[in-house]
Amino acid sequence: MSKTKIPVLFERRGANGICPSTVCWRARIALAMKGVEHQRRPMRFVDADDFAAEVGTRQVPVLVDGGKTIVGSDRIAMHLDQTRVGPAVGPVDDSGPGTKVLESDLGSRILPLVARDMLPHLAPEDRDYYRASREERLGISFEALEGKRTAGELDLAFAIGRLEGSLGELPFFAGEAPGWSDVVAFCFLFWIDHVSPRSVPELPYTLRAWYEGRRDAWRSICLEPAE
Ligand SMILES: N[C@@H](CCC(=O)N[C@@H](CS)C(=O)NCC(=O)O)C(=O)O
Repeated sequence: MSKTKIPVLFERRGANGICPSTVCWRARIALAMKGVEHQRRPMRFVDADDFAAEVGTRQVPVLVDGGKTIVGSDRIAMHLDQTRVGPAVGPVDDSGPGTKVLESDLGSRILPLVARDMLPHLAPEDRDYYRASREERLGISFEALEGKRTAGELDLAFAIGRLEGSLGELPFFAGEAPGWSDVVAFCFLFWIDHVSPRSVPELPYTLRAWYEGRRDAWRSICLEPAE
């Protein structure tokens, strides 16, 4: 009898076995929403060459499922909608702001605030690579970023204020039930909450209620040790 292989999620390995990656958390939550049993393979940045040889990409998250290799959190969520029953988790039927808007409104503001504080959350061997690659991406040293923290926090607070408008009358960004926009927005806010709590702006009332509800539901999924 052939034995069905359980899906494997390749994700970022962090310090003490705790995944510190906002995009990998998205994949974990999508798998949990669908109730998909899976194995986790945590990878360090320094494992990228071996990982690329095995899987064909240097980025996580990647899901290997039923002979298919799915790269990227959005694609993983769409794949789960196509292959599994249960609540919709992917971007297709989601009426919320969506990944691109959330990445530019939240992600681009949160990365400069968390970048330096990420170092202790990473495997020690990854810290030099992370610093060099993120300083290059942001075009500024981590030390110089500190001087911009207060302005960055204020800018994020305004972006969060605008985001609250997208919740409208509905309980979730995706509508009556949590969906992909909720997953992406939550994972960004939880990233700064977990890594740089001093820089989390005061959340407006409706958004705070949404965030606390999602955190109760999803925090332990994000922080569960990989092995
Ligand atoms: N759009 C992709 C982004 C994936 C991504 O940025 N992955 C990071 C997670 S730490 C990564 O592996 N980066 C590799 C690198 O910086 O070398 C997704 O949503 O999955």
